[in-house]
Amino acid sequence: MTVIGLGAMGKALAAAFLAAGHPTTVWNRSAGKADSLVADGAIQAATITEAVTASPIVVVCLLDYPVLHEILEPVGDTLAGRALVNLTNGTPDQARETAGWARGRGADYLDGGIMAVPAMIGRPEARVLYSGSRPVFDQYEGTLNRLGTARYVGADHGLASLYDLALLSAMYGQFAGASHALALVRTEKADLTEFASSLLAPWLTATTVALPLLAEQNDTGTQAGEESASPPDMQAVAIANIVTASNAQNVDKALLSHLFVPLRDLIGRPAHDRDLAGMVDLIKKPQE
Ligand code: FVH
Repeated sequence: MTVIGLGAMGKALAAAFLAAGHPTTVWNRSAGKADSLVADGAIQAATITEAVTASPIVVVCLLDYPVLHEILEPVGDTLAGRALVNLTNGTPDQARETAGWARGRGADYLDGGIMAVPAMIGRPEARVLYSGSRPVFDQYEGTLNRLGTARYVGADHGLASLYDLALLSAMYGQFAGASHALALVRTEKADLTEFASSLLAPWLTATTVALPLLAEQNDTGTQAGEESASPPDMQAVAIANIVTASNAQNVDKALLSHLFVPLRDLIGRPAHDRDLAGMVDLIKKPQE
């Protein structure tokens, strides 16, 4: 294995390969970051060419795609016949462009999205999404599973990145709502830790049960049912109350403001009868 990029995540990836007994070559711009890995048996490449040519599979985990191209463009020809697995966060378009670039250099390309923090790497609860070259995934699935549960999501190189960004957007939305909740509760000098552990976390866990149904209503275009338990009109009143209470408690509602507008707009629209599921239609812009 070769691992290029030894930030917090790249180091964890290289450590997981080493722990699984894979001979691992590493390279990083700041060479000192390889020290602990070398102590654990990694080979530190002196140059990027040496790093790429050391292995049939080259795993890259860098800050962003421009950095990846800055590093790999000068040695692009050395990628011929190798598998390039890119776990750098980026957009679907960046993944597809990089796949084309790699193909032009004779390399197979697998793009990936890591759904884990570095401390989780090497454990099954870390999930890593892959898309692109199926032969590369099949050949190296066992090895990639050492990083976390490996899941192939499709041949389109942009899919792993799309799913990664979608999951991150759900996480950021959830944290925005949770931050607003904590800010509200803190105005009354409540014990935030107790509130979060005994009420907030269980509440969020319970609400996620509705997500597959919400998705299914969008897949099938079906409605929530004649006797919807949570119609948007009712929810709009509750949200107006959150706004009023936030103002009264001197809590900025900016983090939630992007939710208020589409929910209010849902009332009386065709997607209305799908409850919150209707918001998905509302925020999807028509194709230009
Ligand atoms: N850490 C996390 O929790 C998340 C979890 C999900 C996936 N992300 C993505 O993983 C990519 C790398 O993230 P990271 O946490 O390793 O990031 P850093 O610790 O900041 O390391 C950045 C590496 O990129 C190198 N680098 C940056 N700029 C340059 C440059 N101009 N030339 C060469 N290398 C560069 C940096 O090198 P150095 O600063 O150590 O010399 C690190 O190797 C990322 O896409 C996350 O979104 C992590």
